[in-house]
Amino acid sequence: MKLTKTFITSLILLLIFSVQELSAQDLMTNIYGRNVQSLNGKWDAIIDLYDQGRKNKIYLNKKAEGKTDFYEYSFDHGLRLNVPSDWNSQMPELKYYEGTVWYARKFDTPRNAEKRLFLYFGAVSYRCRIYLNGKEIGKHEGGFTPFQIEVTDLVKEKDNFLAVEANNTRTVDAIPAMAFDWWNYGGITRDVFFVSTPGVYIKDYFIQLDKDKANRIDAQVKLSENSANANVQIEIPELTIKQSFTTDNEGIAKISIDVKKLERWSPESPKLYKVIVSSDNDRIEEMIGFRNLAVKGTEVYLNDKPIFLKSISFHEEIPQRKGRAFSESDAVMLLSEAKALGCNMIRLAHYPQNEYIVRTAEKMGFLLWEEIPIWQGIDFENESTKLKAGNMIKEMVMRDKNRCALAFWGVANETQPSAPRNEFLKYLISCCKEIDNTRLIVAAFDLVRFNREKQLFEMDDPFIDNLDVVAINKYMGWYHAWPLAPEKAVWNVAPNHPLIISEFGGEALYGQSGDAEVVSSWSEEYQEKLFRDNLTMFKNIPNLRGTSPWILFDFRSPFRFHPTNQEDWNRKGLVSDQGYRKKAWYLMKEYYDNIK
Ligand code: GCB
Repeated sequence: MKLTKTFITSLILLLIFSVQELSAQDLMTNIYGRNVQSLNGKWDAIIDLYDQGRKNKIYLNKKAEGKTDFYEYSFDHGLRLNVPSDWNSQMPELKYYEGTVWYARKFDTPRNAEKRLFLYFGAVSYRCRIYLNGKEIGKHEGGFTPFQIEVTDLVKEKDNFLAVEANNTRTVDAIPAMAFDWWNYGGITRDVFFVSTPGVYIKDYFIQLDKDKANRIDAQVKLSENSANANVQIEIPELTIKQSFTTDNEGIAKISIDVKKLERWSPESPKLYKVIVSSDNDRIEEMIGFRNLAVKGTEVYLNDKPIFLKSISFHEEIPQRKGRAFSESDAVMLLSEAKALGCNMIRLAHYPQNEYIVRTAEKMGFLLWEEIPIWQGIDFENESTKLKAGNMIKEMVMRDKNRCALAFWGVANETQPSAPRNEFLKYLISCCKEIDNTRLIVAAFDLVRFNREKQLFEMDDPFIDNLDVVAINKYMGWYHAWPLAPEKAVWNVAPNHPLIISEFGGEALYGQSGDAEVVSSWSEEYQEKLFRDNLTMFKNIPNLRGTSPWILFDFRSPFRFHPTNQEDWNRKGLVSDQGYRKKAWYLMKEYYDNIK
């Protein structure tokens, strides 16, 4: 009895004092279409290597008063960091920094009693706690997805003090975990907004073409409160659509609308329509495209026609700046190079990239594959890691489900078969489907082996039956020597599924010429030959429906120590860190240009 009482008391205390863990269910759809005030710009910062800041409550931002007072910190007149941006590229001392950095800024905002107010962060890497006017108001884990907190009752008209405790320490239970082949950038890496909405606002909507019909739009709208019988309206002026419908007991309204003469979105013609969603108190608009996507047998169909996916990957990084990409012009730079290569798809490696990239890609005509960083080394046996991954993937799907460009949700990259892995990945698939059961589910594997007896490339991982499309990373000519001539290299991998080669390639230092037969020449000639050999082999993959070379640009990675050829850069880029195209780029372009 006594034990139970203690237990209940501690539970109550825990509930009262524990800080809200911010999650996917708090997110509102289409933040860029809301009434926002940007909090981007210079923020004050304090580097807190030994994690003393929280203990000393530096988020209170106290100033010494009287004769005996003093504080061993101040946010005034110290370090200033750009937001958004990683911290690593802003000061030489922070290049390799892994730990805590405090960010703080003040802001004013006109109070309006009828409005609700939220803070929105596009991403903070990797974990953070948020403090407003001296109070801890929420925490978040996951460096590549957005989160938001309601602050209606906490905001003042003048002099709000917002502090963020950001930490990018690698841990075994994190996603990604202890080692990964990209830079561990820390900081407030994406937009920060102060958002205001009406009291009852349009929280979420999902508007897309019926999975199997070219002339029916399915729409679902959810209000912030569970109010039944509330009116909502969808308007698509160009299609002369204006339809009203009402919410059910959960505040959700659903409708299917038949349309005539809809121009479907495609990479060749990325048509988007202005869609206006309104309720009694709220109105929001967004450009939305419509398309049909399906897998039948071993084909991927876009708008009822089989498509070959001419894909490429890049990290969310501007190589010339040696830092994270965060703006619309960064997105244009990255995507223009993919356009020039002749691509119709981007595999956003290896994590959800910022919304400018996703939205600009859709406008420019790229299909997208988006994934969370389930990248090798994940602790599949850890229940809390699994729940974290589930939340992360939901945040990704919540954010981007209205982008018709989004074709694939990726659940993993290079995992080894095991019961806990299977359970973990199945859970992630169920998290995607809970929000959106229309996209194709994919995962990338590195398990293809050459079977000497059968003289065939094969893979054994029954998990592939949970997927719509199977993707293979295979570095022939780089991590694996050719066991036979490329033209004789025949594949029998996932023969009943469409297959994408989601990674292949090798390293070359731009401007270095050398022996096309010798891997360690790190030469453009070797890389070009490697591409030629792989493209030859691809003719022998009967179910091949797409390729995605690794990778568009050289990228920074602490994995890569070679003193002259790498210097902390993965040199598999088709384009160098200085923006120069390597020889293999031209070969790949020719390959893509010849696929109609
Ligand atoms: C892989 C990984 C990718 C690496 C790449 C490499 O298989 O998926 O993240 O960067 O190989 O360069 O080794």
